[in-house]
Amino acid sequence: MKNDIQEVAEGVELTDGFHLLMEALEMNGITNIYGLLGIPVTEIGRMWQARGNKFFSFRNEQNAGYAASVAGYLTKKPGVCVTVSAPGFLNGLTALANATTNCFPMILISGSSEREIVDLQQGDYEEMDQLNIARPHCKASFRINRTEDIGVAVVRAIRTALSGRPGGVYLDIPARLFSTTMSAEEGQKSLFVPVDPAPAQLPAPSAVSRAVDLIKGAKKPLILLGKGAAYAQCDADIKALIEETGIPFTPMSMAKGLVSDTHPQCAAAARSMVLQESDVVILIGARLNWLLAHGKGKTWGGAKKFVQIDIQANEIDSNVPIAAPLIGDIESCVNALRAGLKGAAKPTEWMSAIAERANGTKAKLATKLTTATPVMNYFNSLGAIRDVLKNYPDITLVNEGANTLDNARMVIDQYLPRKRVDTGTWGVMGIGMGSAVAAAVETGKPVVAICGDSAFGFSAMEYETITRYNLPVTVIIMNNGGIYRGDEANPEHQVSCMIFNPKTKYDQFSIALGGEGVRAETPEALAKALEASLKSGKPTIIDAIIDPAAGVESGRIGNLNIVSTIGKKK
Ligand code: OXT
Ligand code: ADP
Ligand code: MG
Repeated sequence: MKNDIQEVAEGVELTDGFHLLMEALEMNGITNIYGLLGIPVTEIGRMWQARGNKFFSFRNEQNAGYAASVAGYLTKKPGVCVTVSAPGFLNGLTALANATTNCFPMILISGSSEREIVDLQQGDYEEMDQLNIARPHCKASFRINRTEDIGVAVVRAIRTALSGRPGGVYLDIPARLFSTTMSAEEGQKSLFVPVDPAPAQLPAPSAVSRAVDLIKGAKKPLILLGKGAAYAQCDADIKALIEETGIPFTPMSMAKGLVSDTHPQCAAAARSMVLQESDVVILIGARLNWLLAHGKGKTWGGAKKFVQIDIQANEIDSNVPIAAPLIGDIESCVNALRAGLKGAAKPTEWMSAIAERANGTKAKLATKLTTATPVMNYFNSLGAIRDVLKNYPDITLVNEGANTLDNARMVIDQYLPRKRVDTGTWGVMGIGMGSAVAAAVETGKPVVAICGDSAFGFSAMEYETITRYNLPVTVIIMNNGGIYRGDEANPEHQVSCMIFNPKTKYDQFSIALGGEGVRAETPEALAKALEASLKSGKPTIIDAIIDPAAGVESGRIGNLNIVSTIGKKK
């Protein structure tokens, strides 16, 4: 173990792994850590706080990890999550994998047990080969074995998380390293800040001309904004591209608000029409994955050509041929397109046809939003929420569930960039409370989380984290008593696998955990409770009582649901 412990002359000032790790993170601008402590990382939390930084301590590492990943998405700096070994690490790994899938920069740091015992499988405390288990689930998995390598490891983790397509990085730290000492002066010298960790990547001029020619020749062009475009933080450039060219745009879920949903060129309310009828689609930071029906089939109608802006070269042609790939960072690519498209004719006829369709859809929806029902449904409840939130454009909206997710995405307008966090690429339930914590912490502004009752259950105990840190978070639980619906009949002598205890009172749950709680049975009561909660800034749960029969199986993705037709009672 000679290489673990540096020999230092007597009287020389010492530092150790704990201190070097903290100094490396601080030097690189990290101020908030999300995590859950215990052997061997407990000291990290205490020391981090004692140094004047913030440590947000969770009840389950998965939620801490989701918080870190959302912090990364919102700030364009890697979010950091710290966990204990084996089980804590595995809980955090779900979030690291989700971060990587969603292209959010995140660093998961876990303590691990001693190599010599793990490698011989001799049964150490929480023994697990974490380094290798993490590897397929993130961009890179590194272990630090020597204190003098902490600086370089942190920098490699940051550069890996941020550069190219952002994603997750795992840093494995064997327990003993934390207390291993070395000369403080040498240690200090080993720390540094990376130069330009997410460098601009300019698109090739020939690729720009190809894309410009294609767009100029289009009769019905469409810009499709993805969460990569929101992440890129070049909001003004994207808005300028849209306004200068007059091309209609439609946002993917988390790109809502990058350019306001109320912008006259927003085609979201004519989504199916523009996907089908457009002839050239300019994808900006959006993958042609399942959320876009892989770029083919009924959703996309007839022949279509794609321009795709992405930093990841092998994303191109992943599903359908891309006529004009633009490989580079979004800011550079968008500005190159702006220059090339200066003075090009605007597709005014196409835009007015879209506006006409969108206005029709909006009018139909408006009726649904104001139609009273004996028990609230998704539309009149969300309509009430929407009217309140119009006056709070800078809150972050966190949204999870199935019907709750799909209807809220449709009904609630977003006005500003990066103000919507949801279940993302995997459609994962459980991001709710972790995301709410991160959004409140990183933006310093109030958060409203609209969660299905099933979705909320995945991270419910973090509501105590929210009350403990006294964060301005309002959680609206769309309580329909089940997954998708709450009216499924129980099989004989059993409880249905899709429903919850109808006696559940989420408002009382909030009060039990030190927050405010309100039960809302009408749209008026819901609006009043939300307004009061936003004014008070106090953690609140609003238990919104929704008709158990109001939802549909799997929300708007029922087409993906697999059912057996064999042996079903007629
Ligand atoms: O143009 P058309 O006519 O098509 O109309 C579109 C727009 O034009 C229109 N629109 C508008 N109209 C008027 N005005 C305005 N402003 C406007 N804007 C738009 O609206 C429609 C729809 O527009 P949208 O949404 O843009 O388009 P569309 O076609 O729906 O988009 C397609 C998609 C695929 C992009 C979109 O649907 C999408 O993003 N979907 C994401 C779906 C998703 O990820 N769902 C979550 C997973 S479901 C399931 O797996 C669940 N589980 C299993 C599970 C999971 N997920 N995770 C884990 C860890 N374990 C298990 C579980 C357990 S969901 C779930 C819990 C569910 O129960 P809950 O109690 O939580 O929730 P409830 O269902 O509420 O009970
Ligand atoms: P959505 O789910 O909203 O459709 P995706 O997560 O599928 O969005 O796509 C995001 C895409 O954005 C990824 O392919 C990623 O490589 C890309 N991306 C992220 N940041 C940048 C950036 N700064 N420049 C270029 N591409 C980026
Ligand atoms: Mg439900």
